[in-house]
Amino acid sequence: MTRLSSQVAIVGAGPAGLMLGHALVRAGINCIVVERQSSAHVLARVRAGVLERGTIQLMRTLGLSERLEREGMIHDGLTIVHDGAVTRIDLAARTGSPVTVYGQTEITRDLIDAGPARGLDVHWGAAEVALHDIESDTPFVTCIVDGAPLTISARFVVGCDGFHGVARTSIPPAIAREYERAYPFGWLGILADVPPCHHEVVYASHARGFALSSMRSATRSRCYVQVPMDTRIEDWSDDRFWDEFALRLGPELAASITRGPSFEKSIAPLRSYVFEPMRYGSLFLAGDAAHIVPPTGAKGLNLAMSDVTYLAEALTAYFQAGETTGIDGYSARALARVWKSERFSWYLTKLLHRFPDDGDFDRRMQAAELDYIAASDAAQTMIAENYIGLPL
Ligand code: RFL
Ligand code: PHB
Repeated sequence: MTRLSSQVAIVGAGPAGLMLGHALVRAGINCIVVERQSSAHVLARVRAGVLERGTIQLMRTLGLSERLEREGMIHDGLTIVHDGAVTRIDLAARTGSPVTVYGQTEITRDLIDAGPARGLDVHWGAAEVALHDIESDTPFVTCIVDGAPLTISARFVVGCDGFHGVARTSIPPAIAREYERAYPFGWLGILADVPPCHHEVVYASHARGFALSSMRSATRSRCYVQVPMDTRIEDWSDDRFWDEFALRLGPELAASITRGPSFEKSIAPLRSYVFEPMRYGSLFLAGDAAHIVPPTGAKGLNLAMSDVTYLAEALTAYFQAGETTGIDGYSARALARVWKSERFSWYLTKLLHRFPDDGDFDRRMQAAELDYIAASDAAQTMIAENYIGLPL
């Protein structure tokens, strides 16, 4: 049995756990990360693409933004298409800030690559991770790494272990509150080495359902279509995908679609979920471990990064100055921002998707709202300021 001790033990090496680890190490706080999967597995997950300025700023502060600044694509606007009618929302003109398109895979790679030289200690492939004594000042984490038991004692444990992790379930049900909405559809997403049909992200609302055109580079498209929950991926050939995608984007944008074979195809469910509180005793939660948003607003990763910003600040004040107001206020501070991102993600999801139980009236309400947005400065500014990320 190996016994280690550190100031902070972090469970999960997704973007939240890795970023928090880097922020703490940089502040001179030692921490140990345990991750269930291998680093290759974590790097193979294809997820988010749109980064808010706060996320870029965090990477910059940590001195990890070099590749991001070189390869990230600056998008000054986004486009909404409603039954073929195109509206561009100028993010930069309305808010002074663009967003950056840079894959979550790339961020994760940058964080993993920078780890060893900066002394960020990650134990990959950790099985049977369990949290103990989290209500005390002497919590510890146990797991099995390479077949051998490992125990890590720490002053604090941070659950960055995503929606299916163990940290959240270690908090007694009696003090927990959960808020949830599951949506009756998912997103079928593909990656293909073809140029995107448009130079910015396009959100399409169509009678047949939602579609999204995004990218990972000038020559790599990331595209999604809304599909029913019971969809079988085998039923979606690349041809079927491109046909449906083109139809939903409407003739103007469809004219510039380049079709090509997909090399990744997967279905993601859509869910809104918030767990309160985000702290219990010596355990903090950050990122998807505490909340899930449907991907429509491109908020999930960015929300994980704002949690990490708040928590790194709070833990640094605690370890450097014995200051407890930051750690005591973390849950309320993080949740205030979480709920606003939940609202925006839910709003865009309701606005742009086809809900199976919706009647004609609901469809007309969506159409009226989309028409209103197309003609209203106020509505476009509301979307823009939420999309680029509310202030921290
Ligand atoms: P993650 O990424 O799920 O990482 C959690 C890590 O914890 C590990 N783990 C454990 N480790 C140890 N012990 C255990 N018992 C463990 N259980 C789990 C897992 O293996 C994993 O490595 O959570 P984190 O770090 O909070 O990051 C959150 C983001 O990944 C997520 O919010 C985003 O991907 C959401 N998202 C988007 N967010 C954006 O900000 N912009 C976007 O454009 C965007 N697009 C998306 C998205 C998510 C999508 N899917 C597939 C859900 C598009 C899609 C399709
Ligand atoms: C992506 O590029 O994968 C992406 C973009 C915008 C979203 C969700 C995902 O809202």
